[in-house]
Amino acid sequence: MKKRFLSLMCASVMAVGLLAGCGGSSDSSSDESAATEESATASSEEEASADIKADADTSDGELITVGFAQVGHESDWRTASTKSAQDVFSEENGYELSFVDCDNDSAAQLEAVRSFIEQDLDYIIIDPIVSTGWDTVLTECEEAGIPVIVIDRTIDDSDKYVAWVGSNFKTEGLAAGEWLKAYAEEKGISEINAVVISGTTGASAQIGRSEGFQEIADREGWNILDEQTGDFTEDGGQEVMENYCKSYEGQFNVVVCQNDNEAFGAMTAMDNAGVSYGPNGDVVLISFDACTAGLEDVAAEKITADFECNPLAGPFVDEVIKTIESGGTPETEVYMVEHWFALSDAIVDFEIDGEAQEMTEVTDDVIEAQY
Ligand code: GZL
Repeated sequence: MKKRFLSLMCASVMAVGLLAGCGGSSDSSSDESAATEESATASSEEEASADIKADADTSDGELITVGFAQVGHESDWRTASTKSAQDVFSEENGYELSFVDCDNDSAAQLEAVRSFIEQDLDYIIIDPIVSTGWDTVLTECEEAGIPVIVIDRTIDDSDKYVAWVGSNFKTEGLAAGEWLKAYAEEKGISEINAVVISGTTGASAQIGRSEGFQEIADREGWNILDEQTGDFTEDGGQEVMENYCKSYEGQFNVVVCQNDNEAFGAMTAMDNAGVSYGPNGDVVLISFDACTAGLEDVAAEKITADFECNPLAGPFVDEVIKTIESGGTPETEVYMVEHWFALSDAIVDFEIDGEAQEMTEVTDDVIEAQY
């Protein structure tokens, strides 16, 4: 397997960021706001895909071999993330993809990365199940001369990767908290008693969303009755919500689910317990991801607000690889475009760190265009 020549920059990630933002998204890191903005929408995925076809022939005609160690298959979001990568890293586009579904098992994920090293692949893509425990295997990748690209979740105990493409999870948590404050004021909800169903413990998505929402809760003096992990799954969301309906019967008026699949399970549990939720119910239901089915539940007046996390990283990872292949230095941080969704009655004005946020009304067209 031909080893691709790699520029010196492969050793570590620099602090240059490319803010791929528009609409409701805003990344709170000020240095990124100075970076060139690039809209990263579904339409530019098509454009990027078209570009990929135009450049399908690599310099020597060989396929670029890519290993992808994916978190698992736990959610609608994950399905879309996997599809985005498989659509881009196809033979037609000049790639040979080795894909491993690590089934939410960190040991299996490390094993998958080591198998990619043994296969002497050209590039390794990782969506890290949890944010720690990575430096040893990333050192092995570096010693093997194989550049690593991290997508979606972050790695917090090593910088031995060439780029990261993903979301600012704390911003998503802050958006949910600031929206709830503005919505509660508009609707005359004087007291917030919330229960939280968090994502996979130790995943940067869970850490960031919890941190952001808790920061607003602390500032506003809200009562967070409990936070337990639903592991980003529908079964997990249902099980935790069943416990909450028993332990906190009649005490909570807000449920925060850290992804749509947990919200689907929580709704089943609340239905079974006779708890009403949604814009016309007793409980405000907040969710994250904004997958198609999640937006359908917003339209059905079940989820009151849904905070998007964009899974379509494939074309942006391809840009990183094509830049390296052509001897260039890729952007080392790419933030995805994200929007905050609700029905018109729940669209309120709010800011994150003084920056006004735009909300997107859920319509049939918006649902049709979602991932
Ligand atoms: C977030 C991603 C999370 C989604 C969940 O970037 O890692 O994992 O929010 C998924 O749906 O399971």
